[in-house]
Amino acid sequence: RQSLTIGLIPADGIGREVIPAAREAILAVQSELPQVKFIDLLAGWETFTRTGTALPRETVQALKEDCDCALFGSVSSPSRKVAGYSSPIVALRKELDLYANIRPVSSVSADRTQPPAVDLIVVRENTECLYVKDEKLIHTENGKEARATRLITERASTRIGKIAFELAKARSRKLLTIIHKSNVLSVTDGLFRESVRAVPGLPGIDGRFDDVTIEEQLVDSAVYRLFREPQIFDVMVAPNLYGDIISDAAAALVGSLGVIPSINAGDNFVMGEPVHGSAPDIAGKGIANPVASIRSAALMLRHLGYVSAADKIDKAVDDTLAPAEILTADLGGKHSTTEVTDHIMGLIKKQYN
Ligand code: NAD
Ligand code: K
Ligand code: MN
Repeated sequence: RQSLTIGLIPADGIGREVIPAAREAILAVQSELPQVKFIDLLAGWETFTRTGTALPRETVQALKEDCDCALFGSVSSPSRKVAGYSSPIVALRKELDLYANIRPVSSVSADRTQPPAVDLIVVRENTECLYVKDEKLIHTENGKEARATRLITERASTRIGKIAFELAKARSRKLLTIIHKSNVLSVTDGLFRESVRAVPGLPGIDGRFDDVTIEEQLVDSAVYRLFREPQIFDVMVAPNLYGDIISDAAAALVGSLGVIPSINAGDNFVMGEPVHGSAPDIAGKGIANPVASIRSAALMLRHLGYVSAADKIDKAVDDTLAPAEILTADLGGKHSTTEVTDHIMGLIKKQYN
């Protein structure tokens, strides 16, 4: 690769305050990257209110034709139905076939000789389940009735299973937990579970995953155990909705949604994205935690093979979180987005001296 072209889609709310921090982190490690170029792209609720579309065609086209990867901030989706509006992040995941949402959740021990208390990865299927958004409202004699389609395919479950297996294999504990509810949803969750379980036996994969332990947990008890004994989990693989909920829940264990990164990955494209939303309660105040976005940039670079650059970003973040001196309000601190970002950038630059 001669150059690395990165689409930037801050979208709404605090996305606009934290994506610039992710951009700075990439610039701080650019000596280890091919020529970096950024392309600013529009999407989101504000774009919708101005232009009538939440995901302009030019954005999708630029991502497909000009970009090697992208960073997405967060979108403000109204919780009521608005004619013509549809969430651009859900659409982008489908449009670019970013079928795996990989969400590492780990704590940083104040005593750095101790292993982190929480160290897990949620691997969320990113294209189907209830997020196919096939919903219908009908009027019956007894009032309104709403129905939704929940799609689970063998193809999507197998490919997310493979990603999860590969991640588990690369970790020291090599434990994969399949999250499902097939005691009740035996057909849909049953297919998910069976498809993931079949991965080690797939043609061409035989033997490669021999040392990975596979366990399973019903989703409700998985959340309970996650809160009581998070150390029992290593890599968790889940259908779309369970994965969404579990990763937000896991965020509570490490202090804040503001520190949890993710990537949306497909076979040909990767998009970094903080797990949090647009946080309207704090948007515009300059106090959003930039760590989730900065870590998302590192996760994206790592996925693209720029491991040493990603390590430097992650180390600077850990060396900021562990002493707990320069923190935003969500982590009990009183520093601004800019102050925390500047501090992390300083710690990245130090590693090149
Ligand atoms: P949220 O993640 O925006 O916020 C939840 C809570 O966490 C809020 O109190 C918020 O202040 C706090 N928080 C989140 N990120 C933070 C950060 N970086 N620093 C400090 N505090 C942070 O979830 P919500 O309030 O349920 O949703 C708000 C909007 O975001 C909704 O319109 C929702 O649809 C949207 N949303 C978008 C995405 C996405 O873009 N992928 C994901 C989730 C929610
Ligand atoms: K987000
Ligand atoms: Mn979510």
